[in-house]
Amino acid sequence: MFKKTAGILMVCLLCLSFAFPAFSKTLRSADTHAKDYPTVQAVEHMGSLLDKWTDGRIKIKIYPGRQLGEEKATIEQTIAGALDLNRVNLAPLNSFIPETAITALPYIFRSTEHMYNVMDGAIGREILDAMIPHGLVGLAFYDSGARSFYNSKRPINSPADMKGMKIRVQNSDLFVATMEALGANATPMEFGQVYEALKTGVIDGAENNWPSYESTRHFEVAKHYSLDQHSMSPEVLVMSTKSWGKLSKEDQELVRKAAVESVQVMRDLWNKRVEKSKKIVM
Ligand code: BDP
Repeated sequence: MFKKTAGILMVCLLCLSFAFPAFSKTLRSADTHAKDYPTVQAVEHMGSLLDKWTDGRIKIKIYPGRQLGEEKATIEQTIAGALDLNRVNLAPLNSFIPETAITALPYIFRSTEHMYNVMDGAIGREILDAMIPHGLVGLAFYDSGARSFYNSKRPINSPADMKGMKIRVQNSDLFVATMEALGANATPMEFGQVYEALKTGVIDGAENNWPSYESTRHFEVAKHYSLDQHSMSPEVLVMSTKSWGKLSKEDQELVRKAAVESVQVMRDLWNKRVEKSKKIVM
């Protein structure tokens, strides 16, 4: 009897998911990085957790490598609800969510451990929650290490060496102000345009962590990497409040839980990738 009822129920569920495709959900997620980058791998892990926990009812499809555009464009798509999930750096959120700018302040963190403590604690929670009125539900922070300057002109040993240098920054007023305070000329530009701009001399340099310096091949056209580690602006995984609102309370819980569980996976992948990138660059 029980078996029969369960069987009927299964058939009904199957019919329902065919009749109403919304019944099973594929969350679309964007990332500027390639498929093998730790941020993409972490969201992939989150997707397999959700798939497992919901028996295939909720899945994640990732569009890596800027397939859906640069971060500014994908953030707009996420706010509009055209994209469900998005993994971005906090910097492009700085100008319209001021709370996110705090983490990008130069030398605000003493160490990686300090950064983890802050981002995993009450302050991190507050920053994630500050995104809600702007159309984004902050799910989790991912590691981005520390950003350092690189350029095609000369080693930077002190701010005096940066005088007049054209340095690309992310679309963030705070990063622009930081460059200006250092005496450089800030050039806000999308990530995908930096390689060409370095190669053709439109800019002299940029700043990023080891894995991004390596994965983009920027190290081939800007050979002086100066390990000043001026910013630890973390990565963040956000969900559109529109997509979030379409989930049941239980599913919201699962999405949050899967995002949180992907953080440790990301950190392990990140540490390995930093070492690998350093070797490639050297
Ligand atoms: C990388 C971040 C990526 C940013 C990029 C940038 O992972 O999200 O788009 O920096 O500098 O470290 O734009």
